[in-house]
Amino acid sequence: MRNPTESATSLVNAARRLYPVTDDVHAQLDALEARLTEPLRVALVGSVKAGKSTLLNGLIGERIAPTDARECTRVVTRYEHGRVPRVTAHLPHGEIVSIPARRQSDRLELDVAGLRPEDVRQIDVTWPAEGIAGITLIDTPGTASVTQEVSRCTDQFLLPEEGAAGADAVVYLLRSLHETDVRYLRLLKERTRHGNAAIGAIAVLSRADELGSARLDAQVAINETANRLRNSPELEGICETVVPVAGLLGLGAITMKQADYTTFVRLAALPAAKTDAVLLTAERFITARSTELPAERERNDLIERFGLYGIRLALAAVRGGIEDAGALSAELLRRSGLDELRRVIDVHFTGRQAELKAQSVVFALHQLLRHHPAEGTEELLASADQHMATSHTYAEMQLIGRISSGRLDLPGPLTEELERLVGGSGASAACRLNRDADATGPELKLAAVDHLLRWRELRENPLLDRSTSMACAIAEQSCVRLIAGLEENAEGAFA
Ligand SMILES: Nc1nc2c(ncn2[C@@H]2O[C@H](COP(=O)(O)OP(=O)(O)O)[C@@H](O)[C@H]2O)c(=O)[nH]1
Ligand SMILES: [Mg+2]
Repeated sequence: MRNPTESATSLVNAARRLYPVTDDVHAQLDALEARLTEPLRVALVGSVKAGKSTLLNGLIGERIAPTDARECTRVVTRYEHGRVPRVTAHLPHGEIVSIPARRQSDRLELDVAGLRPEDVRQIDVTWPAEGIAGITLIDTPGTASVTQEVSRCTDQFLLPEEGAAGADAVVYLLRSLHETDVRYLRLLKERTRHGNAAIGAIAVLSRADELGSARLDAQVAINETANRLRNSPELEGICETVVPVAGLLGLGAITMKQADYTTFVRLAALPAAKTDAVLLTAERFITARSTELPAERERNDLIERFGLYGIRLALAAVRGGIEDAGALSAELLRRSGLDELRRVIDVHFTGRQAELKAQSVVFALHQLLRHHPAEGTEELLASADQHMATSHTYAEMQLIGRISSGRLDLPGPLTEELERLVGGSGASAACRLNRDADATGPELKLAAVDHLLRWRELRENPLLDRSTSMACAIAEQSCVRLIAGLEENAEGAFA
């Protein structure tokens, strides 16, 4: 069993041998190979106003992506890590132009004057933010857009007729389960699927703070909705898991300043009956006439940055004894679900990035071979198919999603073991087998065999329901692959 990067590289090399050296195809093949060593590309997708740009800023940790329907929110924009800030626009005929970028207070303003959004194919932003070190995030204009033109940008980017898909994995934002969301996720899965493999896809229940009417106990409603989505038959098989996130609150928490904390303390010192009354709606909070409240502009700013729910949570936290800005920021961040989303992205995407990138490359290679038939392309297409069909990670990721929604009928300790074994705590062999990072190959192999026997025995229990028995089969397969990988490493050591 070869690792996915090596296997994709050898397919690209085999393709090189099919075309004369002067053929244009070689430039495309070079680009495909290069992609295997570039950072993983994750796109944020969903309908307009789903909260994509706000969430992207939350993940980056700064307000860089423009939010609301301003002009450049209509163009696919890629945010990648780099020491020197730089913004470039890709024009339709392959031309690339630099765009001046200015920092305005705490946000980035792109000066796209002179360029019409319909003339820009893509914008690339290089920015020195920690949140994108090692992962490239892509903001998209919206799937079920009011204008067909705008959704077409996203479609062409993610599901191009030719060339590599723009992203290796997708975070799909939805606010409730809408038919258009299901249709899009299904399309994504069908178009990119070969064998068992597909683009990585997790769903975010976005703007979660708006679900429970911004009441302090909203978390209950949020969790209920997220669980309902995780268990919904419509999403089965088309996304790996569902995470509720209040992106605005998360971003507000990360960018919170001492002055915000002081304002919250001032508000919290007022009688609760009074703040409850003005905090009934955002409108009322902003327009209430009272000398005890901060200036109207300041209140408007708080609503824009934390939302009604965020302000209520902050007041409750301060009244409950939180004593400094750092602690308040941490509490709001926890409540936002943003950290949990980061963890899920780590496990589902970053942890298996080699595989996801290889899948993108092999998928693009598939299209390229079909568009440029030559002697030998048929055989190579068959090997590419075989490569994709051997992918087991997607099954593992779906299982992790099922475990987190409590859909397996296994005792707690076994569920924990299963989650770890299929990569839920990290992709390394030691992590999967719950051994120290410095465990030796033979130790790991013994542990893997031990696990294999246990999960095989469990699967053979005739009383198991179908879904649990399938879970055991996936665990078994994970053990088989672990053992094969460990044996291959051992051979490598003697080679
Ligand atoms: N209450 C609340 N509002 C949000 C949240 N995320 C985004 N918004 C607001 O929803 C609007 C659209 O957000 P934006 O990020 O531009 O959505 P996009 O079109 O999907 O990129 C903006 O006014 C945001 O302030 C959230 O988590 N909670
Ligand atoms: Mg946007």
